[in-house]
Amino acid sequence: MKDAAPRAVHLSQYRPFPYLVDDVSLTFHLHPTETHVVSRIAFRPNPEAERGPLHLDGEGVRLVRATIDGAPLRDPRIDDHGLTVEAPDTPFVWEAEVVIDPSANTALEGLYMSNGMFCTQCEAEGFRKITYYPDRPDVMAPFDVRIVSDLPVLLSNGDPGDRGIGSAQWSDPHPKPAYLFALVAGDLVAHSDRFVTMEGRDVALNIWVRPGDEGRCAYAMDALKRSMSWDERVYGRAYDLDVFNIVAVDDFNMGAMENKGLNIFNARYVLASPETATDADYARIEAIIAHEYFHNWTGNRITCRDWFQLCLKEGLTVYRDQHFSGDERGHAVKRIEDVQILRGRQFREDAGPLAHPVRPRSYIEINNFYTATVYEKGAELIGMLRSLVGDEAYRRALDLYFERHDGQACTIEDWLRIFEDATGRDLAQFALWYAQAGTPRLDVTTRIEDGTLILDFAQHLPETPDMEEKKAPQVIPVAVGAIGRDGREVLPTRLVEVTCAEQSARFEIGTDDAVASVLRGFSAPVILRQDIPRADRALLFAHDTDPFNKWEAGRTLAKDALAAMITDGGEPDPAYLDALPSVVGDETLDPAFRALVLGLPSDDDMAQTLAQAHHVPDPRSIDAARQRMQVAMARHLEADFRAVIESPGIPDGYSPDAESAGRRSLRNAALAHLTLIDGGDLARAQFSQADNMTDSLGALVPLIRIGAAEDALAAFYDRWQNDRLVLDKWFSLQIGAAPGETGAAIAARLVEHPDFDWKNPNRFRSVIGGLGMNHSSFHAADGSGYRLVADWLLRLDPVNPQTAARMTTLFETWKRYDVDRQEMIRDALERMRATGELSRDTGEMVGRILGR
Ligand code: B3K
Ligand code: ZN
Repeated sequence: MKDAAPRAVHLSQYRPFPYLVDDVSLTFHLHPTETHVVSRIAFRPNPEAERGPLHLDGEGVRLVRATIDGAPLRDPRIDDHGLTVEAPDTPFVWEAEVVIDPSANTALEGLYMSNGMFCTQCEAEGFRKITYYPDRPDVMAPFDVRIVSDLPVLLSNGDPGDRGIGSAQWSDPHPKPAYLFALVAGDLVAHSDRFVTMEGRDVALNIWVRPGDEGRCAYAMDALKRSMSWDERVYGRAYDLDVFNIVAVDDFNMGAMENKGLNIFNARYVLASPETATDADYARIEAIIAHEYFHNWTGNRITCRDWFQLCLKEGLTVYRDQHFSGDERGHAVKRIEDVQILRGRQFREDAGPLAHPVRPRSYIEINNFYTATVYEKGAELIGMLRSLVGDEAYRRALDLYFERHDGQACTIEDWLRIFEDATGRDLAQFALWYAQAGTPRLDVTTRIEDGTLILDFAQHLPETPDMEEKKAPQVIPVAVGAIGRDGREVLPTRLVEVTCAEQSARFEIGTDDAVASVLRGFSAPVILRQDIPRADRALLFAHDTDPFNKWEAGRTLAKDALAAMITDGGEPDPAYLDALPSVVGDETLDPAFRALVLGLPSDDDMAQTLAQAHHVPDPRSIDAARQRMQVAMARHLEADFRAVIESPGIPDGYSPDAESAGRRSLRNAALAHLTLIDGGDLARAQFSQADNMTDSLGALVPLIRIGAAEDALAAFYDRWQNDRLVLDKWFSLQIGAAPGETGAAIAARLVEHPDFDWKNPNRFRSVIGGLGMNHSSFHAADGSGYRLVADWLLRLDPVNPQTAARMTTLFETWKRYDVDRQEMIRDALERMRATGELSRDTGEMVGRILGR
């Protein structure tokens, strides 16, 4: 595992591979401990590259034989990373046989086993653990695969060929990089359906699961078909094979993987039934099914030249899945949820030692760069580009992208050039968004003179560890409107392009009696700093016609009120409490929106907000202030909450549609508040009557928060102890929702539980990640939270470096806190580093968090 001197890879060092691959044939003789992989690869010199030796990546594979054009290799050099040999400067055929041990592969990268089933995960660099190959995304080839095994279901990419007894043949005509290779073999059953594309192709759809789970696939299948028709309708892109397979696996390092024609999913993002999955689970399943499906065009047919270009496929595909979910469920609520995720993860990342540009310039382990910045900020860049060029030009540019680059491995320069060519616009300044890390601060002051609204903007980019000497101004699209004091909109949304460090904009609004609504729809991923009177915010909260800014006004009032309570220990701001009923009780508003209004910022969000304002956040005071605020809200809105609970307007029988889900979330938000003042009676009643997981957890979580969930947790365990996915919830919630600092002790107890199968990434994340989600417990003043997390990361790292490295991000905010906490976190990280045994993945993360 340990790598003596892991070397950084730099964007500037990119060189094309000296050979092209015309064809790949692979034969797998599957065996849990000794799988033989026979490969035949047709190479020819790449006319666009410098001549060089043939270097094939290979890690942990035992070479049995290898030939070039049938002759043994001459002086091959083999090390831990691969094989290098001189090769002809004419077309040639490489043939090799290697042996690998899937049962020993606990890192879950390459070919591994999960509950008796063989499966693969090759992105980013897992294919090299399967056989020797140029494992880089710019080498694309058609693959033929033969699988030899007695297992009943044998799958790979593309369309199926001959199926004999004990073997199966698959052929994928679309050239692809090795990271999109996939193979699955096991005792699986399919939930099947069909989809006829707009081009008339009749596609067989299958979701493969373990026997017993086939009754939980209907929603994922429905989401898949809706995704397929959405991509036809909105982007004009149809599916391009006769079969589309999805497989659910229990052991998976992330959410899902877009392998061509054979998507592999973490089971938790496929399987759903009303009894076992929450509304939020349904929404995530829909989004991830869509995301992986959309990769078929944005990622697979057009892929990345090198891993620095990761946002080319990820940012665009996240943007597409967000747009899809918005179309399916309503854009207002979706946008608010997406911005909460952006701020909670990406702004957090951007504010700490792990900040990096959307297109990083160097990495040690690429798996560490599948980040919120690449994904979520990457998606924001697409959204900004679209608002700058307009919807029609966006669609034209995308058509040009697919026309020009289909079948290629591309760069961000290629991407921006299609927009330049389609619109004639110069995007040199826009390109800075890809190169400069950090969340821009946008200061704005507004005034109205003689019926003219004047906005003065100033932008500022903070220093980040990758680049201190910041930084040229970026182009920031700022959507602006205005609301009159009578509550009517006096300026419908207009777009200001802020391109200079300081800049003004003016709009005739015909009145002096209005309030500006700035950064509508969160039109750019910036921190807006605007000092406006509370009464103006309350006006926007009550009347803004832009749903995002309406919510944002309430949010800012809540944050200001909480910040005052945290720093001065005072009482909740009555102005905030008084502003709530008219919005929360407004039946013309979407219930899901009203529920979002009721959700206070998380403790971590408050800590981030305080740190931005140069305060040292105290986790205990934050937790206490939020509690007091929630109790005050419960008292203030008790009648409204009771009314919501008594007539929530939810039809009988569970349906996961957005409308019903919104009503349930409003009712459960009301219940969560009332539980704080009624001792839990209503919640206990709902828990015992609930016929779906949303309502069951809607009652259980507030009971956990008031420390009155013992019986409910026991009943929940009895009922669900044999259901892995539901048991994950049982673990994560009792730690994540534990009051005060108690979560660390609960986690310490639960790691001893016989069901804590720590090698399963979902279970590990439920427990250790559950503690990380509980701000006051993770940051418990005695350091117990930090120690427990560090102990378990040290234990997991040699087994599964990718998941361990990912979870080190729990520590990325350490510089926000007081010196005692900083010291305890530094000790925890130094202790990890001092073992000298950290994987390349975790070693890089710990080094970056500590600042090397
Ligand atoms: N492309 C994969 C993520 C791979 C992560 C590798 N560590 C899933 C996705 O973004 O769709
Ligand atoms: Zn993706």
